[in-house]
Amino acid sequence: MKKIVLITGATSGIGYACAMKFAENGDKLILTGRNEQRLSTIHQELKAKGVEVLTLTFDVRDRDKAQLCLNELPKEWQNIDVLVNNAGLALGLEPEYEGRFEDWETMIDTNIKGLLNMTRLVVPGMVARNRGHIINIGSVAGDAAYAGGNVYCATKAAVKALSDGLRIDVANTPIRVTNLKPGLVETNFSNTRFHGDNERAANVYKGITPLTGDDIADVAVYATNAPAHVQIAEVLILATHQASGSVIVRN
Ligand code: NDP
Ligand code: 8X3
Repeated sequence: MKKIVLITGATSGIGYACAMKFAENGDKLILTGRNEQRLSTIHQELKAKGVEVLTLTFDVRDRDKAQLCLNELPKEWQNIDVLVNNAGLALGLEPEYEGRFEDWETMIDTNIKGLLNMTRLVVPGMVARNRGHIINIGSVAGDAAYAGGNVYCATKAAVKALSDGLRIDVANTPIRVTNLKPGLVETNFSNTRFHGDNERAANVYKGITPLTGDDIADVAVYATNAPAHVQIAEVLILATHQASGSVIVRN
């Protein structure tokens, strides 16, 4: 049966790759993001392939707008089966005692509170229907801090705690919760982290074959296609020459 999959931050990187992979899987897509023009381009791209797709423009930090958009969903789009909490970012790599307050607030508001907003808005419907799957995009950064990772790592540790907490809260239902924890994935992630310093961003992936968004999307689709009694609770996905958040062997 076709599932309705809602993906946040679908305009780039892992979120966009998830959109393409769930589309190939035959699912219906609700794609959300902040960049209306980019959403419209992706909408056209998928429509041309015969995919049923709906786009919603909102910032996950804006709970009221998110709620409004979800409340206005046409009836046939309301029964969301899969929520992919992907929207997120890192800003800066300074020592904790030198970090920028605004960067910290943006990361905490997006990666933690934004994910919570979406969970709070979408999961009650899943509970009422006794059906659903939440995929949170955590990170290897949530397993252990690395130099300069401080606040970003803390937000991804929070994603692990929130995934574990939600899994406990829905354990009496068929709803499944998956925390996907990628390592180095080459996307816009580092360009954003370094505030548009693209040369510095490119260096993050030098001397190693990084993961791609598709590598992560494959696992997301696998988790949702697993038999109903199988809950892929957590997956750490690393590039082959990456052993942890801080051990990366470059050639
Ligand atoms: P990208 O920068 O390519 O994509 C991030 C996406 O999140 C964009 O669509 C961006 O939209 C969106 N986004 C950011 N802030 C908001 C917001 N406030 N509201 C709505 N959308 C928002 O990076 P990735 O694809 O790599 O990142 C996706 C997720 O994967 C993040 O949660 C990240 O932490 C996580 N991750 C990434 C890894 C990596 O190495 N790349 C590894 C582990 C985890 P916009 O274009 O409008 O900013
Ligand atoms: C993104 C991966 O290792 O750059 O979460 O933090 S890392």
